[in-house]
Amino acid sequence: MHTQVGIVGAGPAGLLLARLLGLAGVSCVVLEKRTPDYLRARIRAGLLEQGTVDTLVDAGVGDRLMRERLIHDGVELAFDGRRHRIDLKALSGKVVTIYGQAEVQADLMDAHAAMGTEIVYEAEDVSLHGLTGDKPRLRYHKGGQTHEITCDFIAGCDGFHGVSRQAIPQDVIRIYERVYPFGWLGMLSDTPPVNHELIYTNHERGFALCTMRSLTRSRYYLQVPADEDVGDWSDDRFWTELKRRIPADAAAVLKTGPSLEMSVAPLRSFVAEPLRYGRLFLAGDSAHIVPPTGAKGLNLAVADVRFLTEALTRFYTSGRSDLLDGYSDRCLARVWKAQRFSWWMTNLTHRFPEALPFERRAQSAELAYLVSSQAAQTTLAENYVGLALG
Ligand code: RFL
Ligand code: PHB
Repeated sequence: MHTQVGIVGAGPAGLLLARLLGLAGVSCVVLEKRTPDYLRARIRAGLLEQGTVDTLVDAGVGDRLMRERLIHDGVELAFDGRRHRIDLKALSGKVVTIYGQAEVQADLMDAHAAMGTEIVYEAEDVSLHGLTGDKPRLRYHKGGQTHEITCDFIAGCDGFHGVSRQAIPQDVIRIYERVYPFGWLGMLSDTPPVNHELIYTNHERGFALCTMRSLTRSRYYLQVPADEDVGDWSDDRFWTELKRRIPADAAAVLKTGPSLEMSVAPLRSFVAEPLRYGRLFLAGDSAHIVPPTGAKGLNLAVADVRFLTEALTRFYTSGRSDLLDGYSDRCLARVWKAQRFSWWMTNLTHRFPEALPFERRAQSAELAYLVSSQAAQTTLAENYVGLALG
């Protein structure tokens, strides 16, 4: 079997790439190791930059998004029991969108079902071969049989734990990594959000984030030790801890209810360079991970896919490979700015167990500076709403 672009992974990166390529008349096959139900049930991200919204609209999967999304003009930062609003719209001229990754995933899956894209779910033992030749191959097992697909190109969209990045020899890939000594315990509940905008709280007991999926569904996160066992957290314990961390006026109006989901996610900054090896191109979490504090992960994945689509369609329409050759550098320029911002936001808002008293005082001073300086808030706003695509 032959296809033009073989895509590994049917998360947001893989499915968006397949959608954009499909619309451009480029054939592709997507290999995914999980089931459709598993993919639809994954919660994860919630905040989309305008560039991400525009790309989803361009991909023809924006109808429900435009109907159901919430638009936020600002975001709050809380510390020492006080709340400070950062007016994103006034400072940057842009707004952010609340719309769950699970919904993006569902919209993409529905669009593919309608256009008949070949997506192989429960593809086992996917492996990549011949990457430096001109006919790379994907091999996998399904139903007790081995299958092989010959491709012009392979897109590695299989996330941080995927096989694509591993297929690149260690001596040609450079890894930059920082692992944080904590994780986020997330909980989803059908309760109205505590505030109409997000609240990022720096508290002595640890960071807390109040976010949402809709006007009736809240999402809350607590900083916990990286090895925290979610089994130790009852709903009661979660709500009690959240109330202790967020400012008293927010805690006083917090609506509690049963959790729909609770899970712990580790925090990590990670970049693998370059994003290309022969005819393999990495996109999204397979190449880079950010801590969720800046809400950049999904947005970066979408930007990679946009660049890769442009590069591949240019190749197929005019035979030119200049954009393919520039793909990695173009992505990395954006990725590193988002890395810097996510790392900075994490340092600003979390309590680091090993922090020196000096570092804690410097963090307090940075928070105080931020809420007193329009220049500093403009810097935050410009990055938070998303930098220009470049
Ligand atoms: P994904 O979503 O991990 O999808 C990869 C897909 O590849 C499949 N796969 C394989 N398939 C075949 N063979 C193999 N060997 C395979 N190995 C893996 C997987 O099953 C999966 O379906 O990567 P992708 O597409 O690059 O998308 C990245 C985003 O999912 C991720 O960056 C975001 O969720 C990060 N993130 C956030 N990003 C934002 O932009 N805004 C946010 O508000 C935001 N909040 C978050 C987040 C991530 C979080 N967690 C759980 C880490 C909040 C949290 C708590
Ligand atoms: C979310 O809504 O899940 C979310 C929002 C902002 C973040 C991280 C996660 O920084």
